[in-house]
Amino acid sequence: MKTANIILLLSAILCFYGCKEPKQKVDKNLGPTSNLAKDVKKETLRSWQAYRKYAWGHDNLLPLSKNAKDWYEEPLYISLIDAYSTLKLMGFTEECKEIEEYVVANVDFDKDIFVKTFEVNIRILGGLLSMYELTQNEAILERAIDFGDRMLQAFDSKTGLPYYYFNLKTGETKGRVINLAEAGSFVFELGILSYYTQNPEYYQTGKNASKKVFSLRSNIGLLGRDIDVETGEWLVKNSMVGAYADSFFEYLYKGYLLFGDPELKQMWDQCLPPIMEHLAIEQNGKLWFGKADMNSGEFLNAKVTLWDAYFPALLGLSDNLDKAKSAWKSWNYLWNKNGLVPRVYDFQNDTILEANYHLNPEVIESAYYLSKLTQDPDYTKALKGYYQDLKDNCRNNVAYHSVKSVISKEADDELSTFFFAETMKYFYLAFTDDENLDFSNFVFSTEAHPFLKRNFNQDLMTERLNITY
Ligand code: DMJ
Repeated sequence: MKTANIILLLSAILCFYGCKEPKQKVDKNLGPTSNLAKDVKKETLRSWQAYRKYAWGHDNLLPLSKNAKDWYEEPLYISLIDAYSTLKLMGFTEECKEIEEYVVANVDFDKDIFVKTFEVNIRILGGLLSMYELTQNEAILERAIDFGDRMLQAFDSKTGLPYYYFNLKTGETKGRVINLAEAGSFVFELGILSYYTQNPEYYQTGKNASKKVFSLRSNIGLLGRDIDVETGEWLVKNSMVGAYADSFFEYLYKGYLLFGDPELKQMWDQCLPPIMEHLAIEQNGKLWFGKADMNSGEFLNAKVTLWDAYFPALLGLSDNLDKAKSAWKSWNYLWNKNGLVPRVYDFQNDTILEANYHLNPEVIESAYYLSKLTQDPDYTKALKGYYQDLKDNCRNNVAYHSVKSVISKEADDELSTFFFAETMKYFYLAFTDDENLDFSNFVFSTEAHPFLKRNFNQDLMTERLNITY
């Protein structure tokens, strides 16, 4: 073997065993962001047309088998409702008109099915509310009110916390164990519903649930994971900021931003210091948030999930920019290791524990927030890379698909509704130069439904939401 070959072979072996950091990403020279915005639009439309062709009226498109899937025994039109605000921001007028007409003519929630309270709130109620804001069509608001009234029955528990399921037709409830996110992520959608209807009951119901769960934090200020809605007892006492907990924290701050409710801000202000003290771990210049026992603060494990990647966005939004930047570095590292982000990862052992990826938006979302908050072009550069990775690994001739493993990139026949609602929206918003879509104008729901700050008059909050100052 020639010396040069031996050196090459040796360095390959050394790199295989010794390289901790992934190789520096090659700048794929994707061109100016305005071209990328056009490309995101084109790809979104292509995927939407596939949904129309193979899954119209159903909850999900199956992008490999060219089929449709519903969450329950009957369709709830979830992709249609969830996708609307993205298609509208991208300027797809005809497609939006078609959805609006379909919702008015066909959507009927009087169905004898048990639905997941948390999921239908963020996707259906949130989607309908943003559709109303973008159309001012009163028939859409009627649908949202009808849905909100049905959903309120889920909160009919001894603690005021919502049951996991409620029946859309009968109002029956079931599932007394819920997690922190499922307990306290309602102030945003229910607050908007109160604002539009001038009926504070919706907001107060959601806020009571958030306050209730907040009141159950431990002596060191941490919250647990799973709770019994009938007794208010914590059943799983692991504390975390990501999956199982995420939008509880997110909505304390975003609810405050949209409605100016000082109580929400006070709760957020009290939640953050114990999180920083007990869950935050700095490692090789990267900030991670692990899991700790809510009572002792004892560190439990370093497992994080791809949902946790929303946290840099929330830290940035809430004026904790330095922490946000360090936390984002962790997720950027993890994405670039394989060119997509795995579902579960152990940051202490640098090991992937569950490798699947379902087109989730959180890493993209945080890069988008930080690019807007800092104006630092490195975030846009990272977003260009993520977009190219998504196209390289998840695109097929129908639309986009999940992968069973970020390592093997084996395709999975699934396209979640948040691909339309969030993933493509954040890419578009990151790349477009449309001034109407300026980041500072909006507060986004946890499902990325956009609400214009100027549409919510702070002087009306006391009357409409019963907020006291
Ligand atoms: C979305 O449905 C919402 O952002 C939710 O709060 C948690 N994450 C999923 C997408 O990953």
